[in-house]
Amino acid sequence: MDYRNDFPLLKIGIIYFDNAATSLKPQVVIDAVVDFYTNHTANIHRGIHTLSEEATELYEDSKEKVASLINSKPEDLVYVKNATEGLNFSAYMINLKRGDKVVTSVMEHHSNLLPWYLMKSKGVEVDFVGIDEDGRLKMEELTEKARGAKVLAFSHASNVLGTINPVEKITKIAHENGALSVVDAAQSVPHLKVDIKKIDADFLAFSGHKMLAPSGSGALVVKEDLVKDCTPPLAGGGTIHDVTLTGVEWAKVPERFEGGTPNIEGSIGLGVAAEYLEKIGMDKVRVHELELLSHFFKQIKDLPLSTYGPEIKDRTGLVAFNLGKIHAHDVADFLNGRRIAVRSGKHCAHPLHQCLKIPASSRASFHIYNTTEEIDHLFSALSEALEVFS
Ligand code: ALA
Repeated sequence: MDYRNDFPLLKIGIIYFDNAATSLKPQVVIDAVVDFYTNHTANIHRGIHTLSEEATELYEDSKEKVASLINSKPEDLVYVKNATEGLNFSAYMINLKRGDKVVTSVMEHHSNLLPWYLMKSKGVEVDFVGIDEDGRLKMEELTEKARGAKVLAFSHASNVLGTINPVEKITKIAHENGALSVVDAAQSVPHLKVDIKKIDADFLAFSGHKMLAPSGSGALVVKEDLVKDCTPPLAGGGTIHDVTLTGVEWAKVPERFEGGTPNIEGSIGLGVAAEYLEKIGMDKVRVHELELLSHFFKQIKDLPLSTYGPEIKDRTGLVAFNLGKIHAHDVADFLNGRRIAVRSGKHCAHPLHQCLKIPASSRASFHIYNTTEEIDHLFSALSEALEVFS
């Protein structure tokens, strides 16, 4: 699988293993953004002049492409700036009341914890499902806690453990209990074949910037019948059908939830990125990442490397690790000196790190342009770090 020439930043000679934070962008995505600015700049849904019509068409066309990647309908896609915004919107739209219970897990990224914490001020209870020693959700506990819940909010894939959660099953459990299912798909849509129809989640959010698209693009997939009576979390231009001095008639979904001028160029780039990934095939992306994971775990050998999360087949292409007793930031800094980019810290998953009883971890996260040779370089650099720090 050689897509390296499509990614201009690789030409500076770095090993980029920070894809779970944000991915690199292929030239086609960069070109699409430049083309919008150069040839089509205008606002969308607001003008009848030619440029505005072109911009609107490009924006709407991007929804077709994104919908096709995830087997959704373009009209179910609310464009948001990232998964965080999508998850916050979901928490708002669900209109939770005093006494309602939200069940989530200890492995969540803060973006799928804090929107629910905010609801505590309304008297909403937030409960957590734990993980087993392999970093998998405790499904019996989840089933138990789902009783009487109003929302089950889980990540599809953990940004630290890599664990792929059974979101189809979780949604089924939610629905059997009369609850809604909210899925944080920020770490799955860029790496796995995600089929919205199969998962059947009520709300599912993901970011563009982790899936080869521009920052500030992303989508919240909603079920129209659930949200057609919701007021917009962000009201403004574009969200209304009509306004008088005494009232408002909201626009239909999804426009109702896309207040203000959206990230037009980012969204166009998101469509191009979705098309690029679909052309490659998400199954191939997955196979490539499994190969990289398998190579990574074979290289550990005698290195005192602690890793977290389940066996390869149940994880996405990332590995959080600690090298001996060296602090994760020192490891990342040392690797940076060898032109290898990894993330270190708690990865916006503080409760998970508390649960794992570690202060921090370094994380190598892969995408289609990474190679087994790059992993070999990582391991040589880790051996060197071990010598330098001991
Ligand atoms: N959520 C992103 C990460 O895990 C930023 O690094």
